[in-house]
Amino acid sequence: MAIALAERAELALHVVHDERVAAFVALGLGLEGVPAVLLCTSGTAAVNFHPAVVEAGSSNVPMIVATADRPPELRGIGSPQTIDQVDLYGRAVRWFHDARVPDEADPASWRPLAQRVFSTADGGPVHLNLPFREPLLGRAGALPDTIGPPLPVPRGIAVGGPLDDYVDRQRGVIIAGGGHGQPVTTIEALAERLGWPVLADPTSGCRAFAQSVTAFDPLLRHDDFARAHAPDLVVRFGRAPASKVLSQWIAASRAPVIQVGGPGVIDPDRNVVAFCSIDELAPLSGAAGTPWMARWRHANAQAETAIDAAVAELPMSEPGVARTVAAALHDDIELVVSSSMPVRDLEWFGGPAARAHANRGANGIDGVMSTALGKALGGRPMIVVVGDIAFVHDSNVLVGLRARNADLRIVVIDNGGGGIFSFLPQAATLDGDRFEQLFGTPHGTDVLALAAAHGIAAQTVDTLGELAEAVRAPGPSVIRVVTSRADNVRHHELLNAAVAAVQR
Ligand SMILES: Cc1ncc(C[n+]2csc(CCOP(=O)(O)OP(=O)(O)O)c2C)c(N)n1
Ligand SMILES: [Mg+2]
Repeated sequence: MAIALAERAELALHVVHDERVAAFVALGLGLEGVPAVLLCTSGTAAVNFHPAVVEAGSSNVPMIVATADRPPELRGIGSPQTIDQVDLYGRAVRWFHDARVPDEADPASWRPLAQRVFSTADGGPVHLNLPFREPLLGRAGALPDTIGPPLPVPRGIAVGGPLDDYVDRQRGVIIAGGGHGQPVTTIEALAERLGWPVLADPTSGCRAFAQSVTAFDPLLRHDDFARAHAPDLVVRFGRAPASKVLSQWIAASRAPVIQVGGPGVIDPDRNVVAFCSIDELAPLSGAAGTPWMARWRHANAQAETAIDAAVAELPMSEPGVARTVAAALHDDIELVVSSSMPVRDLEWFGGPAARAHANRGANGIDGVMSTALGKALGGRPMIVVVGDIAFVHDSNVLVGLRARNADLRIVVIDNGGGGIFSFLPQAATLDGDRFEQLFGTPHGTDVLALAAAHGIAAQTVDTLGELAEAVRAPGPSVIRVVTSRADNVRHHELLNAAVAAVQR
């Protein structure tokens, strides 16, 4: 299989040592909408694909997983490197198929199988298990004639109750998160027609509209603001943003939520009253002629100005990193952020320029740089912002990175452990040592030395100005920012207070 794939001139080939990294690279490649074929040997190699397969399954990212296997007669009898690969990824895949050992006498079955695999992989990962008999070396022969375009696979669309009860609501808000699958101009046009704000996270691509509200999290942390702006209807595109303050504000308002399009059912607070298509929103009348939108716009502008000023007062801060990196994005540069604080800081403090991919199907901190590498292999410069634990977790992405044709600029926020946990009640409740052992989990790895071991240029930047300059230079590079978890909590409080102070 490896030789056959390598000989196809129309396929780009990337060889990756660590299968877990490889699978996230395939995820990153698949984000553009065309599945990558992920090939590995039998055994635990296939198991290492699992985290990325789960993320692809949760995010509907196309992926074709092809695992080599032993033939049926060698399974279950202790043959070397042989494990049970049947249904290995459970329900994370759209389809599993245990192919027969290839048989030169039956080439007519190959194209239909490939067609079904390709068509099904359009909506998520497909697992094709490929048993081979010895000799395990072959020659790639000619393929059977093509049989036409892939078949369209019908997608389930859940349609809820009628929207008649909601057509006259005025205090509406649009929430835009990742994976909505709509042209952003459609969402912008809807917002304009209804006169409603778009509370958009960076993964939605909807931050730069005139009606976008980008500082929704710090704004909604201010009780007076939150109360005065409670919605009576919520229309959501894509996944819910990371902000818990936002989801709690919606839940507390008891406003019904209408989910437009996919990906799948997103209803963790059980307040979705209808799943519908954008066309079904046509009867909504909106807030034309009321001051609703103007109030939101004014509040957001004031908040963004206050964040700018407050960030500038601090020599270095994690929200400042998010804002600086967002400001460095121009047309060709893309951004990937890891779960934990990087995705949140970009959402809360990244401002209108923030746009990014984040693996939010399963919210893992694993494989973040590998996903970014997959995207970078498409040829565009890529910045990836990761926490230090996410960095050490996925550091095998650095293996062979220098030799790849990929402009990957890795920004590591090194706060010596899991900074997010300092915001949780555990931090105040547990004894300091116990908290560090179980939640802070400092690892002591020297980030720069780890990069150097792989021949990757690495530096620590001390100011946001230096960071801005460093992320503009082509990669591969590792750019380390040193922060402290305790300071980070203080910085967030300070920024939130600065936003509240201008909302009077
Ligand atoms: C694969 C995986 N393991 C564990 C977690 C739980 N988790 C969420 S945030 C976090 C800490 C991440 O630390 P770091 O990457 O340094 O980011 P920071 O919290 O400092 O921003 C962990 C372990 C997860 N989401 N995914
Ligand atoms: Mg950290």
